Amino acid sequence: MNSNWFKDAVVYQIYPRSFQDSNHDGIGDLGGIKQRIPYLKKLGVDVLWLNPIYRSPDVDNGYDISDYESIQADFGTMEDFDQLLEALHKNQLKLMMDLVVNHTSDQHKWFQASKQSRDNPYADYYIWRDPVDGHAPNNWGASFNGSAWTYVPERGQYYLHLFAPEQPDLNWENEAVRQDVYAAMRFWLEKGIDGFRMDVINMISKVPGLPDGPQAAGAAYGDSSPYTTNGPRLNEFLQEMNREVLSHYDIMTVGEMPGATPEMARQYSNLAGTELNMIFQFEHVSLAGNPDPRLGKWNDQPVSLVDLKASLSRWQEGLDGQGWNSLYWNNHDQPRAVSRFTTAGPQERVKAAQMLGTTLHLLQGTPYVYEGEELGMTNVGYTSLDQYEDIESLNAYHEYVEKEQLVSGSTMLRYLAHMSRDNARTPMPWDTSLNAGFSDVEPWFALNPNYPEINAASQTDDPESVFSYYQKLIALRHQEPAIRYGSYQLLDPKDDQVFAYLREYQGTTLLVINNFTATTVHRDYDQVKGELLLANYPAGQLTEFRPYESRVYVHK
Ligand code: TEU
Ligand code: CA
Repeated sequence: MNSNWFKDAVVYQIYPRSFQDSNHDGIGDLGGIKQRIPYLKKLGVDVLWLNPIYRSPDVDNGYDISDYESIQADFGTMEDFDQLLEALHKNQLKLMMDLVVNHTSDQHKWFQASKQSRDNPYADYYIWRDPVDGHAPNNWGASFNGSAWTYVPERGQYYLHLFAPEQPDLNWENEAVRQDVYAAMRFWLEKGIDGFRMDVINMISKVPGLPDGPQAAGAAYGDSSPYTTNGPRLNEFLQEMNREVLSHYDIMTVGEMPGATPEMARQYSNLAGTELNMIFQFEHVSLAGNPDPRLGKWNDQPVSLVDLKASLSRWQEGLDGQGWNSLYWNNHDQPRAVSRFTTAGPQERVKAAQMLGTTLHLLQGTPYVYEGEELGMTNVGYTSLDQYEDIESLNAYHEYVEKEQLVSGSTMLRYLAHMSRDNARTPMPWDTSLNAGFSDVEPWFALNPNYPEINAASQTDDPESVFSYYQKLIALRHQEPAIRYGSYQLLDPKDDQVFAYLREYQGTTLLVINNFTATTVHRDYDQVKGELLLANYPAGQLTEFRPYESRVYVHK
């Protein structure tokens, strides 16, 4: 049974290792999350999504799981987990776990057995292929650089890993794999969790034959994505997972789906509930790529507002009445939104963060707030390679600067500073005490040095703060059905300064106006009637919009 509570919820994403340390080891943990429940209740969110907390060698910070039915020791014990879940439920908070089943860690017992021989019970749990002319079976590159194939002498074969070599892809064509995954899901659902975020779940069906992918001139490897995303059996697998597991629980599901289109998402998030509730799509966070296709996401370009408006509108219109959107600017894989979608300096940062929050939270879909986004956190401003810890950042530098020599070190450092996932993984700034109150010992990863200016303690009681504004956005969503269920209409698609749109629901009209620039602009919205519902400035001139000004008018 699946009710539609996911349509009324606001989700808060916690990166556990960076949220709150409670046992003096510099690493965030489950006890720390429990300590911060009052903060989360004050913000007003409904659901917590925790990045993976299962046992892992941490090659990819937990996205390489070695035991699905365990808790990573750094985060605590299973008892700590049970106590956290109980405390959350007692406080009317729901818990969504991160399900990573496109791949496991190479330390998982399944892979340790699978690699031994071609005839053990786990031999076909992964994707093994014979060498071709003594080389890898095809030209695919891995997301974290290098080949997507690694040779294992014991088997005389290569195995596929779309990410790190320590993240072998599971073979979903094998029914036994799917049944073991469903068993692991039931382990957590029987404990009472309230849903799953599913890591790169649209990669679990690969095109048979694993054909060579398109290879940019001069690129070391081909692109696997045409053959490894949105594959031929994906809907079948999702429907089987739904029939066998998901539909037996009152839960919320969101599938991370790089490369999915609105048309595909109408099926993935269909209202009949036969697959998932919603997906994370990547269109709006992939708008500014590098002119050199070999460098993919790495760039330091601003995002065009006209492109951003067109992209978000495609998804609002594409799913209205036929599916359901997730809404996000940030997560643990994306740089901080204020630094990525605006050019706001320290003086305009608060307004810019409030404007971005308005733009996103007044759309149709389930909003996700990533830890620190509600404080208006910014990128760090990294300047040297030794400041980075993320495998994706470090591998990209070594591959593109040193190995393939596609770009200079200084240019790549600029790209990393703008786009790296490390920007999102600095410890949560709670206050101005030692280590921002995150830990009383040296944190596992350096804090953003601007924590004296940007921290929770300085905002939770300040009515003008980003935190207080996010409180209002979240409260409004709970109060106003037009925000949750209303239709969407973009105004002035070509306007490259203001993102304005309408929402309509049962006679209520919302007019949402967001000035994306650091300048004052003049606009005359003749639709403006009814009262001001929300604004990030005191009342001003009706047709004058100050830097990063947002206004929401309601007409019933
Ligand atoms: O991310 C999938 C994914 O597509 C990312 O690699 C994304 O493309 C990239 O980070 C953009 O910068 C998921 C997890 O969210 C990510 O943290 C993991 O590293 C990855 O899968 C492998 O599990
Ligand atoms: Ca700790």
